[in-house]
Amino acid sequence: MNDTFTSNEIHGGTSTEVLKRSFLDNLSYRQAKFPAVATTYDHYMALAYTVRDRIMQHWLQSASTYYEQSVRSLCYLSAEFLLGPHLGNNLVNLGMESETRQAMLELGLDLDRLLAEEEEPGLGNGGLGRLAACYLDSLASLQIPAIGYGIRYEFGIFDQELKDGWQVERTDKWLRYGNPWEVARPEITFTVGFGGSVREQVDSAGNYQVEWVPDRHVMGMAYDTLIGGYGVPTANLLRLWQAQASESFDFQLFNVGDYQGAVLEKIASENISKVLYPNDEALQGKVLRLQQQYFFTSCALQDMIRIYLQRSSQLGNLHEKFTVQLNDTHPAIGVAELMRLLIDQHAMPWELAWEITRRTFAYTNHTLLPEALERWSVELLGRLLPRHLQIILEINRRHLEGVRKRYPGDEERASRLSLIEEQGSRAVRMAHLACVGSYSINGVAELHSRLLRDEVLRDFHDLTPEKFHNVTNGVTPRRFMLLANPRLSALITHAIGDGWIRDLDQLHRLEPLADDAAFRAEWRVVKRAVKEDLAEKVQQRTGISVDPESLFDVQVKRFHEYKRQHLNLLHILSLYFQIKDNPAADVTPRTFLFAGKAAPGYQMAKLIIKLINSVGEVVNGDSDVNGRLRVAFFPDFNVKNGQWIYPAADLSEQISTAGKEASGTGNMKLSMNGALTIGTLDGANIEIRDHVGPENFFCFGMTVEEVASLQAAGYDPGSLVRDNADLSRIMHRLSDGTFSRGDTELFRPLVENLQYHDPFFVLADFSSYVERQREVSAAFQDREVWTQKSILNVARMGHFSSDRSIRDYCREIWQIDAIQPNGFNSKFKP
Ligand code: NBY
Repeated sequence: MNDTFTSNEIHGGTSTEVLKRSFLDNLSYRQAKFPAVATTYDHYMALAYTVRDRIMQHWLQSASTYYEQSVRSLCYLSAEFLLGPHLGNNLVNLGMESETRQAMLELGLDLDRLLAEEEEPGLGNGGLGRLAACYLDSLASLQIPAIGYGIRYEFGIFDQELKDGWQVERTDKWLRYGNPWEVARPEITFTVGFGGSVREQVDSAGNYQVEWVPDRHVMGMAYDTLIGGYGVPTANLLRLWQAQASESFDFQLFNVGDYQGAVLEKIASENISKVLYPNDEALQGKVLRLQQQYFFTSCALQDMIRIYLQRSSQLGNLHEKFTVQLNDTHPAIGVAELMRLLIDQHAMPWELAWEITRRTFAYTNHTLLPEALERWSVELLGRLLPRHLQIILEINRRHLEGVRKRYPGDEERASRLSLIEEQGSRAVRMAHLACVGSYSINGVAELHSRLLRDEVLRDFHDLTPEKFHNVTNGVTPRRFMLLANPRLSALITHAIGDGWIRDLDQLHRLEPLADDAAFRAEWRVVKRAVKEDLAEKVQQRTGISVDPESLFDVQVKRFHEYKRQHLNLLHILSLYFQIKDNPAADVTPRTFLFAGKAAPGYQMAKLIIKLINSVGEVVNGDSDVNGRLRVAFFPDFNVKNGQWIYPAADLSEQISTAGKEASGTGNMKLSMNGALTIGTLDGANIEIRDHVGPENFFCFGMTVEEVASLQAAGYDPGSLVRDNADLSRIMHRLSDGTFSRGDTELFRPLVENLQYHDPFFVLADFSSYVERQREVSAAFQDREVWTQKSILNVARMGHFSSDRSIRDYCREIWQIDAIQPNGFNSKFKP
C-alpha cells in the first residue's frame, strides 16, 4: 500500500486505498486489535471511526466558518432524537458507499455485515423524536447553521420482545460496547441547580437583588455527535447532555463521613439522564421528568450564552444570533430559565430580558389530545425550581395585565389565557408558557394548525394572530428512500437522474413514466424484490412465512387507541369470517403486517398487541384460510426495522380518528416508497391525498366535523353493533374464547370499551373502512393500474421531504440563511 498520504487524506480521503489504510489504523490504534483477533464488531468500530473522521473534517470547516462569519444559528431543543443507525446514513451522505464497500471487500469483509452490527441510538419514542432527526439531516444538507440539543440517555426506548403474544420490555443498553459516533467534551460542562430557596435582598447600592440558592447541583457534560449533510461539505452538531454528580458536593459529604450519602447523591444526580420515558403522550407529574427537561434546557441555554460571549461582550442581541425551536413543550421551561440567566446571572433588567426571551423562542405543538398537554403542579415546580416559579408567576402577572387591558371585564378569558390552571390543584400550563414566551407558534400539518388556531389555542390566536404558522412535517429522503430502498432509488435515478435526492420535487419527472408499461414492469420487479427481502426478515423474526405475491398491508407506528390498530383488526376478522362462511370466496391474498411499541403502562394498547398475535395464531393456522390471509407482528419496531418494512409495503394504514393525529410521518415514508394509503382525513393524510390525487388514495371515515357532531348528538356504539350483523358476530367471537383458547375474560376490557364507550369511534368508522378495503382488494387485482398509482404516489411526494419543511421554517419563522463552509478539503465543491 502507498504510505505517502497526507494527514488530510488519511482523515478525509475516500479512495479505496486511503480507506483501507485509515480503517486498519483505527483497528490498531482506536480499537486496539490486531486482525487475527478482531471481531465483526471491531471491524464495525474501525469503520465507524474512519467515517467519523471524514465528517469531522466537514464539521471543523463548518464550525470555523460559522465562527468567523458570526452567523445566525438555529438551536433545536428536543428531549428526543430518534436517530437510527449512523453508519449507513453517513456513507450515503458522504457519497462513499461504493468505495467503502470495495475497500472492505479487498480486506475480506462484507460491508452489510458490518452495518448490521450497529446498535441504534433509540433516544426517542416515535414521530416527535424521529422528526427531530430528519430535521437535523435536512438542516445539514441545506447548509443551515444549527445545533441540536438534547439528552444523552444511557437507556433509550426499551427493546420490545414478544412472549406468548404479549409485549415484554427489555432495557436498551445501546452504550454497552461504546459509541464511536460521539465525542465527549468534558471541558464543556455546566452546573444546573435544583431545589433550595430564593433570597431577596437589597444590596449596598440599593439595588433589589434575587439570589436562588439551590440545595443540589448537577453537572451536565456535553457529548457531540456530528451530523453531515448529503452531498455538501457541511456538518452540524448534535450536542447531548449527560448528567454527572458535581464533585465538590460529593466531597462535602465525604469529608463529614457520610459516604453512603455521597454515593446516593451521586446516583440521584446521574439518574437524570439515565432513561428515556417510554410514553409517547405526556405522563403527568413525574419529578424526574421535570428534572430532565430543566437539566438539558438549562445546559443548552448556558452553552448558547457561552458561544455568544466568545464573540461579543453583552447579551443584548442574543436573539439575533440564535433562535431556539422548542420541540413541543418539553423544553418550555427554557422561557423561565433564559429570563433567570439574563436577570440573575447577567444583571439585565426584566424588560430587556423579556424582549430578548420572547424574540428567541419559537414553539412547535405536536398534539391536540387534551390529556397530552403538559401541566406541572405549582407545588412540584415550586419545590424543584423555586426561582423559575417566581419568574413564571411574574410573566403571568404581566401577561394577564395586558389581557385585561385588551379585554376589560372578560375574566373568563383571562382565566383561560392564564399560565396557571386554577381548577383543582394549581398547575402551570406549559403550552401557555411556550406561547407567551415565543415569537412563533406552529402546528405540524394544515389541519392540526387550523385546530390549534380555532380550538386548543384559540384565545392565543385572538391575542396574537401574527405568531401562528403551519409547517407541515416532512421526512428525509436520504434515509427513507436512498438508504432504505436502494433498489427503488437506483431505478428512479436511472430514469430521472439523481437531482431528486436533494430536490425531491424532481420526482414529478416520474409522472409520465406511470404510463410506460416497461417502466411499470421494472417498478414491479423492484417491489417484488424488496417484498422478498422483508418476507425473509419476517420469517426470521416471527417464524411466519408470508407470500411476497400477496398484498402487503402495513400498519407500523406506536400503539395507541387513537391510531386504531384495532380497527385494522376488525377488518381482518371480517375477512376471516367471510372465508369461514364460504371457504371458496374470492379474497385477495393479504399479508397484514403490524409493528410498534406500546407504552409499558398502557394496558389497553398492550392488550391490542396481544389480540393481534392471538388473531394471527388462529388465522394463520386455519386450513380454510389456506394462506390467503397472514397476520404477522414484527417485533421491536425501531428505525432499523422500519427501513426494512417501509420499502415493501403495498398499502399504508393511516386510520386514526379524524382530529387526533397531529400529522403522522410514517404515512409519508410509506407513500414515498410506493405504498398506496388507506386513510382518514386526519393530519398530513389530507395533504398527501391532495398531492397524490384522490384517485390514488383510499379515503374513508368521518371528518373532524362529523366526529364532533356525532359526539355532540350522543354516540351509542352499542347500537352500531346491534344493527350490523358482521360487527356483532366479530364482537361476539372476540369474547367467546375463539381467539383466546377458550378464555372468555381476556379480551373483555377491549370489547366492552368498544361496545360501551368507543372513545375513538372505531365502530362508527367500521363500515366505511371495510367498504374502502373492498376497493383496495379489487384494485390490487389489476397490477398495472395499481403500479401506475404507486408510481404516481412517489412522483407526487416531493412536498413531504423534510428539506421543504426546513425551508419553510427558515423562510417563515427563523429567518436564517444557508452558509457554505470555506477552505474545505473534500470531494464536495461549494
Ligand atoms: O409527533 C407525534 C404526533 O403524534 C404525530 O402526529 C406527529 O407526526 C409527530 C411529529 O410531529 N407525537 C409524538 O411522537 N409524541 C411523542 O413521542 C411524545 C413523547 C414524549 C412525551 C409526549 C409526546 N412526553 O410528554 O413525555
